[in-house]
Amino acid sequence: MSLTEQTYIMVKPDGVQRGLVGNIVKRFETKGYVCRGLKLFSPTKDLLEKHYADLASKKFFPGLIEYMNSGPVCCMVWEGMNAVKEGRKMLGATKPADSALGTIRGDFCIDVGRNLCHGSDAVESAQAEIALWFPEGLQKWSDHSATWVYEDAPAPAAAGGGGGASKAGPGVGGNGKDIPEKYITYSDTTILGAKMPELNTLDYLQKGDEAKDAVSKGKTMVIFFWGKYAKGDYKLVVHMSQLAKRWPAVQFLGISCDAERGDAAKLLTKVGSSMPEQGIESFEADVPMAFDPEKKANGRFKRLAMVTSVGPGYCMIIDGTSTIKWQEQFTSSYFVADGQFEEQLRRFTEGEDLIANGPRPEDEEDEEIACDVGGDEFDAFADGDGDDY
Ligand code: IDP
Ligand code: MG
Repeated sequence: MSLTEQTYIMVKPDGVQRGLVGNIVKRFETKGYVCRGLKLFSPTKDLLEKHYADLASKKFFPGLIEYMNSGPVCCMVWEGMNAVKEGRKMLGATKPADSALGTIRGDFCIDVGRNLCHGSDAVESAQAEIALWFPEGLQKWSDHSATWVYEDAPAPAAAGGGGGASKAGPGVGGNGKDIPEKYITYSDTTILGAKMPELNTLDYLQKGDEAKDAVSKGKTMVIFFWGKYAKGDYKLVVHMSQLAKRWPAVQFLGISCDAERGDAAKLLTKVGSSMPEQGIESFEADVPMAFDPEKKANGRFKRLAMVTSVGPGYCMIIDGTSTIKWQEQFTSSYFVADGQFEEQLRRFTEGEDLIANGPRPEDEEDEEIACDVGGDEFDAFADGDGDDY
């Protein structure tokens, strides 16, 4: 059960005109959901048609678009346990006559074509709608009431899931602590500025269309490596999945370092289960995930980076022109929240200069290998074919 599930709620023009914005905000807030986005907005017809694309063949479609275009809407993203389903419950059924009293539609409207509000109907459609309506990204902040809302509230900075203002700066990670030198990404790291290699050999285990679409459209991407064998890095997969929710305009992609497709696929069957030994309450992997046959894609990254191995925990930010803008290595004890990755992602998507850690100090050549080599000690034994040496 994810505490970071998000839903897209929209107060339609009639709802805005009739003063329902505050009412709806108050319901979500007092129930305990966290607001990740809120804006009054006048959408184009094109955007509305995209939003309602699945209804394009309906007779009422032109009327629906016209009504939606008759004034500003209020766009919201609410986050929390079961946000999608609970959000729908709070709004009521599509037809006001079927909506229970106490719901927005049940209380405040009569006609289906004037039903005041919109709420995502599934986690997947919520993510697509959030990307559509909030291309600028969402607000991240720690909810100080979390422990009053959930029995098992996450500690805000623990394990990269909580968000909050980043303290990251040169040599300093998102948790405000100095980054151990071996994990600092220096500006002269070889892979920075290189062009991302072809990903056409990947064999997608899930959400392949999403990833291929992003590549063909030149979306900003985050690519991270993982492995079924690298248990200590399962947390990274969870953290990347949570980051993906916080940065819906960015396309995430996880590439497996496993030698066997079956192993890689097996990890994905663990979604939703708890992994107490890894300190994971509920395993998440809600992004495109691919097996890498013969580690071909891995080999291309390895050659670009000029390192002996690219292993689980190796993460990159890649811009719309396929240029690798940022790279960081996380491990079973050095987490996303300890590093600069999310702050770099924020700066990148908001058009700010990235944090620069300067060139690698000259007297540290021994450390170079420790930094660039895949962070997982298991990696050398990954496929046993000696390819990694
Ligand atoms: P939802 O808003 O409850 O998810 P959908 O089936 O996705 O319902 O339909 C989207 C919107 O289209 C509805 O909120 C409503 O405004 C409009 N709509 C749906 N069915 C009808 C209809 O039969 N006549 C007029 N408008 C409709
Ligand atoms: Mg709908």
